[in-house]
Amino acid sequence: MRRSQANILVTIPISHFCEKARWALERAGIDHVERRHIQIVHQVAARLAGGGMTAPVLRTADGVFSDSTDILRYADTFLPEPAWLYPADTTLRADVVALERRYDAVLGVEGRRWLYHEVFKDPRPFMSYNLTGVPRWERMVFPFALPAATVYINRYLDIDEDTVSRALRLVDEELDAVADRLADERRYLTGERFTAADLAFAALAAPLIVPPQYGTPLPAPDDMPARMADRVRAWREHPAGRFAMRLFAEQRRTTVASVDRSR
Ligand SMILES: N[C@@H](CCC(=O)N[C@@H](CS)C(=O)NCC(=O)O)C(=O)O
Repeated sequence: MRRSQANILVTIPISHFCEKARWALERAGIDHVERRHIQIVHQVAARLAGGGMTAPVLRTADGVFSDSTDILRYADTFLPEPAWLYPADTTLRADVVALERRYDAVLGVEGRRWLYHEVFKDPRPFMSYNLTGVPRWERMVFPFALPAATVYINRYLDIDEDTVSRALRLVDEELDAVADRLADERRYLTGERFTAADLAFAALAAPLIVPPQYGTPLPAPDDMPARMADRVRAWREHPAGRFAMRLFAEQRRTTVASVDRSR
């Protein structure tokens, strides 16, 4: 990996949008320091890094990238075309861009709604996972701040029984649509090549399938309350869930040979 202390990635460690960025940076061999924060504190950290209110934010010598998609595009500039997440072919690229946008807007948002709703019922089994790698003062403050943070996050992300049952329906529709796409036995969502669509789909499906290769430890289904574990096991068995698990197993730790950008 290239050594460059200039690259700072601000994250909420368990966030799937942050996982999406982390995966792309690691795949492209872009060395970076990850600055992990708990929810709400991340808004301050993101602003201080030059971004907006959301994580991830990547600060580099080339500029600040405050959206996961922009981080994937930046990662591509370090790679030769055959490995680009956004292929040069314009038709293929348009398909990839549309799919990624859809997973960001639907799967990423709705899966997170379900996850927070479940976790807030009893946060204790999840607390340590949320705190991996965050500063010590944030770990100490978190248990006391959690009740107020729960109210804030429920409002901010519009989480209640109605929005969550709708979220579950939308998530299942997305998974079925992916299964339909894969029905012709193609290896990846747009054909025979791994792209941003695959990376985004797998990363944003992570709250549903909790893959062991995720960039920060997550609980195994056996360590979750039964109601959550049952859903996770069912999603893992869905053809789209199996596909996301396969992408994590095959692609998550792969670093692609990069180009020399100094020339
Ligand atoms: N479009 C953004 C979405 C990022 C996003 O929603 N990040 C979440 C973490 S999963 C976040 O920061 N949520 C808290 C907030 O919006 O304050 C991206 O792709 O980077």
